[in-house]
Amino acid sequence: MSPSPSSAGPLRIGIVCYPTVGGSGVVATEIAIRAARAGHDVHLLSYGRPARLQEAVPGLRYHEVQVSAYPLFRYPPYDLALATRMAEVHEEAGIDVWHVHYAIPHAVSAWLARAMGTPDLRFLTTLHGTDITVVGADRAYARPTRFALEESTAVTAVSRYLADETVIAFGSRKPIEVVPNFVDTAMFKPGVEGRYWSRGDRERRIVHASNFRPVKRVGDTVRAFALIAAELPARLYLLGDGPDREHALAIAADLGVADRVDAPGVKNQRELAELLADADLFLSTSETESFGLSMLEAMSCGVPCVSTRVGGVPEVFAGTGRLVPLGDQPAMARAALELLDDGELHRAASTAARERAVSEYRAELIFERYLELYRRVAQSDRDGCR
Ligand code: GMT
Repeated sequence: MSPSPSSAGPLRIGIVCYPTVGGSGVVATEIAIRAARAGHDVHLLSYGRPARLQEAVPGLRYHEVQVSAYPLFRYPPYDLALATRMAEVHEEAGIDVWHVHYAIPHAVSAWLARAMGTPDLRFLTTLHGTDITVVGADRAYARPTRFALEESTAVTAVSRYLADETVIAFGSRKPIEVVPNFVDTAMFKPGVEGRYWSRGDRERRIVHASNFRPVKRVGDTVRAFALIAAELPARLYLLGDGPDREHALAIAADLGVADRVDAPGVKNQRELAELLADADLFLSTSETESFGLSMLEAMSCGVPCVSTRVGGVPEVFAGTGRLVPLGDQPAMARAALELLDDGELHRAASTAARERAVSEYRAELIFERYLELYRRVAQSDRDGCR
């Protein structure tokens, strides 16, 4: 068993996440990098190198979880391979606290790692969104998800909305602390070119950034854009990649706006920040969004957002962005046109968005909250924070 960590000394932290461009992997990797830079010993586990972990960071070790593919397995059991690796890293490194991002299957694997012979393993589960609202609600996964939440040493959710949904969906009595997502406000900052009302070209730059999963309804984004582009000179930048990207481009072609839609690949966070920095508007048409990390990144760049009124988006905006009903593209276009046709209104919305990102969601602030929680978890009873 590892010695109890002091209240101020370095911690040995294990982090588990999905490696893809999705927000939960971004948040997990950013925490890992910041913790390593602050002098903690960090071990990051995933099945692939996370998109945001591009360079070596002293103090941060990446462990790739290998899954053996036997012909018998139609579905290789990643959750077992992950549990095994967690138990190994726990023993080798003497981890004080595990932080698993996205409940399925990570929280179940953490419980299994503990049950397989490392009884001092303490883990914090962070709920991100569809692990509760979509996948977790699936009958096939609901029971193990509820079980793993109860077995977690502590649970956090990225918004009040998601914490409340978890109680409704699982009837869980486990306390759920809200620790919101965060943004690097020094990287995601307003650009030098200025907005449409001060630039020479006057063409409105509209962005959408996501993992292009069906839940994002990117087709609706393109349809709303076509209505906007019928009124004002405008260009849509589709940032990111995923299953519905080609579908969105096909809709743009059908609507006759293909020449006004760009879909540049985004290699890394810095490139994304540069593309957002001088944008005029962010559109989000998601059918559910527990938080909306890419909107927070846009807000941090001073980009006003128009989103469907879903999930945790209203609490993140707190009046700084515009909300429209799900699936109502004319309403989205009207809200966008108001901001894109009135420089004074746009300037005020841009300032409010940036101010909210800096005052409530700057990375330094939220990272400290996680660290404080890590110390509480590390010093707590295995089954729950005191
Ligand atoms: O839950 C998902 O759809 C995937 C997940 C992810 O890995 O990006 O997205 C969720 O977590 C993000 C980070 O906390 C949030 O910003 C997203 O709003 C949330 N997505 C949904 O709720 C659809």
